[in-house]
Amino acid sequence: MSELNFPHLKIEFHNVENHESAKIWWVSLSRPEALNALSREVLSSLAQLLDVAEKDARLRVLVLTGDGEKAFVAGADIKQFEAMSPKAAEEFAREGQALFARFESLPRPVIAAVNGFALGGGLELAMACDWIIASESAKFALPECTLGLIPGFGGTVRLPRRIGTAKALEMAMTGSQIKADEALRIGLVNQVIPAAEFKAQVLAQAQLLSQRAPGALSLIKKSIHSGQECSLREAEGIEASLFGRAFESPERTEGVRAFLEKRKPQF
Ligand code: CO8
Repeated sequence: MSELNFPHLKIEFHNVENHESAKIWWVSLSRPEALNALSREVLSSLAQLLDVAEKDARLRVLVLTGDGEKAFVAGADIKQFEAMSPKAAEEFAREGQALFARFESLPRPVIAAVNGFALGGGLELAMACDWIIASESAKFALPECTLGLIPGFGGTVRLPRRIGTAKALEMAMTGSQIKADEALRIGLVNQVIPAAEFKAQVLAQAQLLSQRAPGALSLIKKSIHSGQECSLREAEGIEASLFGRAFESPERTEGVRAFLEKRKPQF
């Protein structure tokens, strides 16, 4: 798997415990000169990464993080805004949104391991992931209003769904940074980990997810995301139909049999 090589991405593959071929992908966005800001080239590399990830049955968990100590991602690349027309900006926003939606619909868990600044497009990328695990040094903001802009990669859409309208309006309209403990308190992140233990603990979390039935995790993602886009009754209908799909899977046979035989399931 060492053949995966995309500009501005550093990719490590970690073996999954008790599983011969399954892998955790640890992907670091790397543009140290710009605090890992999302240039067009970075977005193109992420798209190519997803092209492979979407087809690779060995992938169990994808972790996205920022290279270096200082930033996860400091936003979209502001330097590339200078020469952008309003039409091109709208198209860029649509492209970014479509790309981030692919992380949301990837049939595998995606963890954003936020190890520093997650600003603007960086926070928007993190929110398109299933889990956000923050290091104690993480800082979050939607600072677009300080640039005369608004979030364009899904920030005004996903933030209120995660933390509620009041806090989302506050973050987007002040542009102020919040620290990891505050992000945990308002439900923006799942967990906060001391910097020294960050990678080990994120990997431990990824190992745990890798032991769960991958098909079931994929259906859970689908049920939760689809359910938020429709009425309660419709959402229940989607859940019931996906429950039926889970029931016909070999994973269900193995999971139930393992319980009855008092052993760990092998998915
Ligand atoms: N884009 C481009 N370069 C950046 C960015 C960025 N977002 N952030 C930092 N850099 C560069 C700096 O310009 C600097 O480069 P240089 O040394 O060449 O001047 C280098 O990274 C280091 O940065 P600083 O010297 O500023 O480091 P500090 O520690 O002093 O400050 C901060 C760190 C607070 C993170 C500061 O760099 C900052 O405020 N960055 C900008 C954060 C921001 O506003 N992000 C939001 C961008 S807008 C956005 O994300 C919109 C998304 C939707 C787009 C829709 C499509 C159009």
